[in-house]
Parts: sequence; structure tokens; C-alpha cells
Amino acid sequence: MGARIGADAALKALKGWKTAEGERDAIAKTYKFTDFKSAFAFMSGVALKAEQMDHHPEWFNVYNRVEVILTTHDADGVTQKDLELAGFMDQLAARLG
Ligand code: H2B
Repeated sequence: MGARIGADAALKALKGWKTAEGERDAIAKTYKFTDFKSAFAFMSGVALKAEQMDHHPEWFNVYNRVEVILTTHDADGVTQKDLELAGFMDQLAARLG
């Protein structure tokens, strides 16, 4: 699972992410796509990556919007894995538009 680095450290390396609401150490971002098809393509790509990594997002989708929260449950906070998955999400989202 890796050691906890914490939300603040992760946020320094990311753009458009914030600390998640609530007590947990977690980071959050809301992606907006042109339509549901793009949003679901994003989720499909992330799902495959998440399975490869054995690291899974918490997320909520309505039409073209995908709200994501990343944290490492086993570490009780944000780890390098969250940072890696966040980077993958940002790259994929940029490609999909
Ligand atoms: N995803 C996330 N976000 N945090 C975890 O701690 C985690 C996970 N643990 N996916 C994995 C699965 C673990 O439960 C399995 C057993 O490897």
C-alpha cells in the first residue's frame, strides 16, 4: 500500500485537486466532460488502471460530471498510489476533453 504522504504533499504535485470535505485525509477533484459518453470513457479507462494498480477511486457520476475522491483505505490517508492515479486521471481527462 505504501506510506502515507498526506493530502497537502499530494496537492503540491497536482493541479485542480483540493482536500476532500470531511475528517479523512483524502483529495478530491470534479471533472466535467462534453457529454456522458466522454465521462464514461474516462471512467472505463480509470477502471482498467485501477484494477492494474489494485487501487480504486471513490466516485460519483451524473451525466458529464465525475466527482472523484482518492485516499488509501489501508493507510488511512493519501499515499503515492493516490498521486499516481490522480496523475493518470488528469492525463486521460485532458485527452478526452
Ligand atoms: N483502493 C484504495 N483506494 N485504497 C485501498 O486501500 C485499497 C484499494 N486496497 N483497493 C485494496 C483494493 C485492497 O483492499 C485489496 C485487498 O488489495
